[in-house]
Amino acid sequence: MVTFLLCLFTWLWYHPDILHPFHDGLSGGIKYLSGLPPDDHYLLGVGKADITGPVVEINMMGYADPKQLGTGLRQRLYCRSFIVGSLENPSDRFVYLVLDTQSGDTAVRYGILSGLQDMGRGYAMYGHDNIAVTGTHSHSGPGAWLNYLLPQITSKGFDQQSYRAIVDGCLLSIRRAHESLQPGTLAVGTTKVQNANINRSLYAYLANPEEERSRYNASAEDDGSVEKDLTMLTFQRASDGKNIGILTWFPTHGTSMLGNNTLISGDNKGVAADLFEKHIRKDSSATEDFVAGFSQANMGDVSPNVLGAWCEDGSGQMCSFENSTCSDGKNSKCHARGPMFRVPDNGASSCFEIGKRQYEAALRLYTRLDRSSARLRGSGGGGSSVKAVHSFHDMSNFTFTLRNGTQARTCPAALGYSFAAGTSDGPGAFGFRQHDSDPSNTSPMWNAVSRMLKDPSESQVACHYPKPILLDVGEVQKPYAWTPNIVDIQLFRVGPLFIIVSPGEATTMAGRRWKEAIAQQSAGLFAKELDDAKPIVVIGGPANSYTHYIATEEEYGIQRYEGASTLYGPHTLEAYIDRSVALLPYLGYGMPPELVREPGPLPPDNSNRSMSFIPGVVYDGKPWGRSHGDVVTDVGKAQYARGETVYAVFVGANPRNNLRLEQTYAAVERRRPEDGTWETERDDSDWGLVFHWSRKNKLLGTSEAVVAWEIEEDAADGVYRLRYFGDAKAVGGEVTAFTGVSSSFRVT
Ligand SMILES: *[C@@H]1O[C@H](CO)[C@@H](O)[C@H](O)[C@H]1NC(C)=O
Ligand SMILES: *[C@@H]1O[C@H](CO)[C@@H](O)[C@H](O)[C@H]1NC(C)=O
Ligand SMILES: *[C@@H]1O[C@H](CO)[C@@H](O)[C@H](O)[C@H]1NC(C)=O
Ligand SMILES: *[C@@H]1O[C@H](CO)[C@@H](O)[C@H](O)[C@H]1NC(C)=O
Ligand SMILES: *[C@@H]1O[C@H](CO)[C@@H](O)[C@H](O)[C@H]1NC(C)=O
Ligand SMILES: *[C@@H]1O[C@H](CO)[C@@H](O)[C@H](O)[C@H]1NC(C)=O
Ligand SMILES: CC(=O)N[C@H]1CO[C@H](CO)[C@@H](O)[C@@H]1O
Repeated sequence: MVTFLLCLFTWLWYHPDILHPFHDGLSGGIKYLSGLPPDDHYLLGVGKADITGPVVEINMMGYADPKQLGTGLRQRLYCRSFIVGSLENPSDRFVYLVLDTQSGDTAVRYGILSGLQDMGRGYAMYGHDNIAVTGTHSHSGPGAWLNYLLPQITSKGFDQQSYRAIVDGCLLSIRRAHESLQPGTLAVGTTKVQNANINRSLYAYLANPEEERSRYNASAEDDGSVEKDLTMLTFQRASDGKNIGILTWFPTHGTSMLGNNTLISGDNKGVAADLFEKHIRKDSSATEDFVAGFSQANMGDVSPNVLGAWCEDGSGQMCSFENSTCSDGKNSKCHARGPMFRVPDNGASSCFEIGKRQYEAALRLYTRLDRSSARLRGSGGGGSSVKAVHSFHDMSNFTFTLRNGTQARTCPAALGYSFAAGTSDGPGAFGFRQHDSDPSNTSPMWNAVSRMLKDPSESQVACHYPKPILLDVGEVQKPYAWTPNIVDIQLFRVGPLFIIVSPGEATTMAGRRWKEAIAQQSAGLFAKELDDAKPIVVIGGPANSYTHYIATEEEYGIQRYEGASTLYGPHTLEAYIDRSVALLPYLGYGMPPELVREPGPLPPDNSNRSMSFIPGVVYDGKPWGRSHGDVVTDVGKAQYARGETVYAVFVGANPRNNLRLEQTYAAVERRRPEDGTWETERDDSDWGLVFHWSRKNKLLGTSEAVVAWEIEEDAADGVYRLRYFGDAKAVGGEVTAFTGVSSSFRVT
């Protein structure tokens, strides 16, 4: 009790701003200074900030194709923050971050944690335990920010600019959420999202026991091979009852944008979040800075390309069921189709459609959800109902007891042969193989490091059986670790809601087994606290680090891509379950947050020692007699219809000179009929406004920028113009901002 009061006092000392609801009871009637807050009130905050890194010349993260370099921007990337805290013990809180990135990452997480320490005493309660850095798994963001060597190979190393954009944006996002903290309520609901995901490895899924599959096999449309459920947590502030945000979980890969797309975007989850926020922010029941987080779930074997995998070899055949191969016996021509696959835009139309399907389902649930009956309640009095726990765990040689009593062991990380084959969402683009001495290999990193890989030891081969090892990444530490052997185990809890924060991509069935284990164990452990409520368990990730896949042992036996990418051997999933169940008792209401616990071995932070072969910007030239921002090709017509695309070309400069975070490279401006002034109607956050950049002459340093607006069906009539914001680098290194403007045109 003394500790509790001390904590409360210290916390209030640092947070005088939060005191007023206790004192005056705002219009919402919050006056609980005399008594304890009700058991359904929490301390809530949301925030959002821009994390768009270099949009050109940097390898994109996800498909591991060294040739896929950014050439522009379709939609900015964000870090969205959700803070849930206890009012009784304000240091009991967690921060769930949703990043429009391929995954969470160890270096990024370290950067965020150290940045928070620098932000002052008010941020001292944020640490390893209570921060989850989750990625939406977009495959359309810039790469070169990851901690471990393997993903750096295709990106030619590590890029500080790409890394800092993510870390600094997340810090700003957390600051915004932290500064918005105030009492409020949470409600939880579930709905089904139809036609936004299918199982891309059904052959492996069918290896799971029939009696287990049949529990989820409802109908031909919902055969249980993927989870159709979207779970939503709504955030509502108590002072005026306004909604401040939602956080959802739904599994579908961020691979709607295909491997030949080179425009930066948040893929389908980025679309869903943007549509939701722009719609709800106009509503008076929500705040103007309402934040919608569309977090990823157990999507290891789940594709957004819902029309299935087809051979692009003129045969008109689907890829083989077992191996996803085509008539040539290879995977390279096998491509999954999104709903709008006929539109030749590298997946953009399908991406928008899959994003829209998630957005629409979420919006229906949001509108229908009965906020009072679906409220999350903790216990009043005996401790606090918001809990977080995290520990690092070394998977390289972990012996434990399986739930059926047999001893099992995990092994140092290794990738199997099918890893190199890729999936139907992005077949075999990998530019590297063990023992690959092909000099035409496109990655200079691979040439520098491939000698350091070794042949797996006998015990390593046995431990991973039946996986044939292609890359024995977990047994080499030179020049630094290739993949994580140390993983993050993390759980959050608020009342009956338990959040598993997974560092890998759990498959559909793996995620179910994990969630079920947490539900069963917590029902037993916390029976009194739950008071007959059933535990609600969600899984979010890939988070905190990137540990590739987590397949069930049966799926592992099939060794498709997901099994081949399950890093620590056949018992990987069971080891994750074992370690998270071991942490569960720390989520009891009575557990003091400052409890001393073995945090586990710290993983390395490679952010300052990583190699880089990525050249910087040398300088920006301009054609003779022209200035940066001059129009090269003006808009083609005086009038456009909705559905058409209008564009203009400008004398450009390298966008890496200035990331324009929280700003824009491209804009659509509309003339106000009242006074003729120009107002920004679209910016980089809008899907329909696209910014392309291309180098014209390497020696002269000249480049062009294209601003293109795909005029939406709901665009208003009016007079518009396109604008380009750039920054040019002089030979001496000085960077100067400039802008370009097109002629005006009418939309009717
Ligand atoms: C679902 O059940 C049907 C009918 O028993 C069966 O044919 C099908 O293979 C099952 N699907 C899955 C994914 O388990
Ligand atoms: C799939 O691949 C395995 C291993 O290479 C092979 O044995 C099997 O015949 C293949 N199946 C089909 C249908 O191609
Ligand atoms: C992009 O990739 C898809 C899938 O393979 C293919 O159908 C499409 O033709 C490609 N687009 C271009 C422009 O090459
Ligand atoms: C794994 O650990 C066990 C005991 O903890 C030890 O006997 C064994 O040699 C270790 N194996 C490896 C490959 O390090
Ligand atoms: C327990 O499960 C493991 C992995 O599935 C299996 O190899 C082992 O035979 C099982 N043991 C018993 C006693 O059923
Ligand atoms: C990396 O270098 C920067 C700049 O010198 C420094 O601020 C930071 O603390 C270093 N990080 C690590 C993990 O050493
Ligand atoms: C219910 C569902 O989405 N089933 C799909 C599972 O995956 C196979 C092939 O990937 C599809 O044919 C099914 O329709």
